[in-house]
Amino acid sequence: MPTVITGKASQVSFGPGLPVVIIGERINPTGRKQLSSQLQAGNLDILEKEAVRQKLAGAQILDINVGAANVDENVMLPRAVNTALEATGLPLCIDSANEKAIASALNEYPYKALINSVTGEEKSLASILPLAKRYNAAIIGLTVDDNGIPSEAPKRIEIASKILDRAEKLGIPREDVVIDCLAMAASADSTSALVTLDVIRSVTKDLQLSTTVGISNISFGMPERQRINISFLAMCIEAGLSAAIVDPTDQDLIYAALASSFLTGKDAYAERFLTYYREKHTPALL
Ligand code: THG
Repeated sequence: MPTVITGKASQVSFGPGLPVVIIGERINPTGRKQLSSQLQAGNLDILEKEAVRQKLAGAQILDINVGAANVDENVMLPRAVNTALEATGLPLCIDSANEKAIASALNEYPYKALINSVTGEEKSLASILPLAKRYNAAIIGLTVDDNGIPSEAPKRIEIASKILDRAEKLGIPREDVVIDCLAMAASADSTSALVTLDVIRSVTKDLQLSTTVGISNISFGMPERQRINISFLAMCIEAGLSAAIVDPTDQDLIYAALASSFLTGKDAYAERFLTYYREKHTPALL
């Protein structure tokens, strides 16, 4: 069964065997001064513009993160969710380290959300999984536990199984569990990308779960980051990645996602690829 999440106007399905879906990452104040200062002032103008811009660029899901100094996430996360939902109708991925803020946002979201995220740590499992159950949300499970991020694949896969097991014990169906296989800076560890690819393959094939990766983490500390991100995205898609967290405003990256889904036999008759191509090459009617 695929993972299905829903917004005000659209629904998205993803999982093993389906084409990769794009989760837009730009609603996140990390490294973005203007967005941070607007959020501190309670202003959602840039956020709304970024939501629309990412949708037009090809994002199918929007990640919503308003975590910054002097921002009350309990107030701003639900407001941001409402704004993005009204502006785009897209399904949302609610991204916060603050469980109360996640609950407040879910309370304002009358569709099926994706929670970002739970970890394999006991405290996280105990607080976040019940929220997913209560609000009938899907959940991203990070392959991290009390000992940090394992540098080897088998340990990450073990954490993925543990998160699945705990979710199922609460009555959360397996298709609502999306495993973040985690990308770490390749500049710091030359095995980093290969480990992520191993985890994607195993979680997809052996556990039959949906997967996600924050692609841009791979290129920290390097020049030409977007070019590295595109290469890594193509590899992740070959390994079976279900959902990519990326900056969708890079058209080359969207084309890489479409081309890789097509080349791996997940886009029959190149329908998606050609639909995107035609949209880009059709002059606006007005
Ligand atoms: N897994 C999951 N969730 C995640 C991540 C992940 N959420 C956050 C992050 N990783 C993915 N989102 C971002 C958001 C912004 C940036 C990178 C990843 C980023 N920002 C630029 C900077 O910091 O310099 C600024 C961008 C701009 O101004 O255009 O790079 O791995 N589950």
